[in-house]
Amino acid sequence: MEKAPVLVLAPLPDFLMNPLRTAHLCHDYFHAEDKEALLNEVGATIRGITMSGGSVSPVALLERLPKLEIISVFGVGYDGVPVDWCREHGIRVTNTPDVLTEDVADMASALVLMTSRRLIAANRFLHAGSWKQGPFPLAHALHGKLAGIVGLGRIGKAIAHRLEAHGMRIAYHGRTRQEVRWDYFESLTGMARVADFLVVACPGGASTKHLINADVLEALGPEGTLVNIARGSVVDEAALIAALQAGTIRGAGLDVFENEPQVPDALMKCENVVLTPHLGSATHETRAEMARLVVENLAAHFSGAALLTPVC
Ligand code: NAP
Ligand code: 8YV
Repeated sequence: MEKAPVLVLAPLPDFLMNPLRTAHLCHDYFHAEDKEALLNEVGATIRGITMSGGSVSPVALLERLPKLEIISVFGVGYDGVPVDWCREHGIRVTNTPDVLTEDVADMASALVLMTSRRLIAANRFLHAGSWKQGPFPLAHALHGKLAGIVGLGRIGKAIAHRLEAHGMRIAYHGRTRQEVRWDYFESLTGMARVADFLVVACPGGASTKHLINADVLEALGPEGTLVNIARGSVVDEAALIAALQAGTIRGAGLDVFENEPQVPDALMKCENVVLTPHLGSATHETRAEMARLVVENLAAHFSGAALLTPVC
C-alpha cells in the first residue's frame, strides 16, 4: 500500500518518528530551512499532520494542504489547532487524553510543594555552604490551606486528589458546576480571594487567554501562590512578573510560559519562583503512551477504522 504523506510540524522524539516513518511518508516542516519550498513541493500531496500540544497549525498553513484529512496531536491540549475550521472542512483531529493525566498532576503537586517549602532556594542554600552560618528560614505548611483549581477536568481532578492527600482543602472554578464534593466558585476572582494556592489546569486558546490577569493576582494576594501547568497563554505573564516583583503574591510555580521556549529574564531573576521547562508529561512511560496514540490514530484513520481519541 502507498504510504500517506504526513507533514511534521514539531520536533518529535525518535520513538514517535520511527514508527511514523515506517507507516507514512514524513516531511519535516519544523526543521525545513525553506518551508515555502517544501510546501510548494509536497503541500498538495499532504494527507496528515503531526504536531505537539504546544505547537500551532494556522489556517494559512492548512489552506496550503488541499488533501489534508487528519491532524494527530502529540498532547492532550489542542489549542494550537483551529478546530472549528477543521470541523467545517471535514478534517479530523485527535489528541492524547488520559494517558498523561497522572504525570501532569504529579508535576502540579510537586510545584505546590516546591513553592510552599522553598525547596529550590533551600537546595541552593545548602550547596552554597550557607547552612554552616545558620538555618534556612522557615517556610509555609500545606495542610489546612485552600487550593483553588482553575479547570477541574481530568488533570484538575487528579491534582485535587493529590493535594487533598497533603491535607489541603479544595475548591474549583470552571464554566460549569460539577457533581463533586469540592466547593464551586462561579467567580474566579472570588475563589482567588480565599485561595492560598491557585492551580491552573484549564485548556489554552482564545477563550482562556489571560484569564489569570492583574485583578485575579491582586485577589490572590501576598499570601497566595500561583501554579500553572496548563498553558502560558492563560496567565498574563507581564502582570505576574509585576506581582512577583512587588510581592503582591507570595510566589509562583510554572511549567508553561507565554512564549516557549523563551522565558523572560525578569521572571528568571525572581527569587520566589520555581520554573520547569514544560515537563508535565515528560516521562518515558507517558510519552511512549502518547506516541502510541498518535501512531494508532493515524493508522486507524488511513485504514478506515474508528479513531481512538478523536477531538472532532
Ligand atoms: P479537560 O479534561 O478537558 O479539562 C479541562 C477543564 O478546564 C474542564 O474541567 C473545563 O471545565 C475547564 N475549562 C474550560 N474552559 C474553561 C474556562 N474558560 N475557565 C475555567 N475552566 C475552564 O483537559 P485535561 O486533560 O485536564 O487537560 C487540561 C489542559 O492541561 C490541557 O488542555 C493542556 O493545555 C494542559 N496540559 C499541560 C501539560 C504540561 O505538560 N504542562 C500536559 C498536559 C496537558 P468547564 O467546561 O466546566 O469550564
Ligand atoms: C506535551 C502538553 O509537553 O499534552 C499537552 O497538552 O502540553 C504536553 O503533554 C506536549 O504536547 C509534547 O510536546
